[in-house]
Amino acid sequence: METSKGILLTVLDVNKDGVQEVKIEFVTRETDFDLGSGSFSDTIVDSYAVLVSKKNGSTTFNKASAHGDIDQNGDIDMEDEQLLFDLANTVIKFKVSSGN
Ligand SMILES: [Ca+2]
Ligand SMILES: [Ca+2]
Repeated sequence: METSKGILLTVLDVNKDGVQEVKIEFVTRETDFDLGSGSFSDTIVDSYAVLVSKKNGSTTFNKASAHGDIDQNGDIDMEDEQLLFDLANTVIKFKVSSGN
């Protein structure tokens, strides 16, 4: 059993207004690979999510539903929020099929 932390990014239109938002989920997962049986399990055991959106007609992301000390420098400030915006502004450029 191995525990790891990661970030899951989902582009979606939460409020169906035609403008996409980005959900950023900070997850803790446990993976287990059994060489004998070949079985593999991957379970998210803990997570919290932040929704990043564009407000006031902005072309870039400028609003986060919540944020903590993302860079873990001991304070919660605009730089932490900016990291979330930068992540959202990057992932929105990826062209991934949503499958619907
Ligand atoms: Ca929207
Ligand atoms: Ca900080």
